[in-house]
Amino acid sequence: MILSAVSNAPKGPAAYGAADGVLAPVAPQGTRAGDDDAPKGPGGGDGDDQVGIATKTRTRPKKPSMFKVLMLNDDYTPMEFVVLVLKRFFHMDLEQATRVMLHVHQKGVGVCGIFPYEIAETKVNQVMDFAKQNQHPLQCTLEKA
Ligand code: TYC
Repeated sequence: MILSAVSNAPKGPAAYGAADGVLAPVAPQGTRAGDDDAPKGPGGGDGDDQVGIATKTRTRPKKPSMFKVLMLNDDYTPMEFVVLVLKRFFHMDLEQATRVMLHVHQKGVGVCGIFPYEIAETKVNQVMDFAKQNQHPLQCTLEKA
């Protein structure tokens, strides 16, 4: 699935999955910790009948999901401009950039690189902004790797 850079791209940490790194506290059945509105047991006390709160913390942080940055072909953006983009934002040399540009030109789509979500999103925005500034219709999107 291709996620549009403009409208459908996953936003922020949700892309990593919920509760990344730390698992949410598990409340004992029926009674939430520190819940003053919870019904009181016999005697009305707010006392020692609390069951402990189980928490689990990861020792190793989860590695972030990776996203492909895809470049799309169009009929108007000059080949030289695409090569410049690949050199400037993806640190390719002339030969590599030319190869990727020709691949996109011939096949319609190509991978510029694979990055953690926030870096991939930044690259897409940089490419789209740069293309717009130069009045080219070049499109760049994200796809989960
Ligand atoms: N198809 C374009 C042309 O013929 C070149 C091009 C290549 C445009 C790659 C976009 O992502 C692209 N001028």
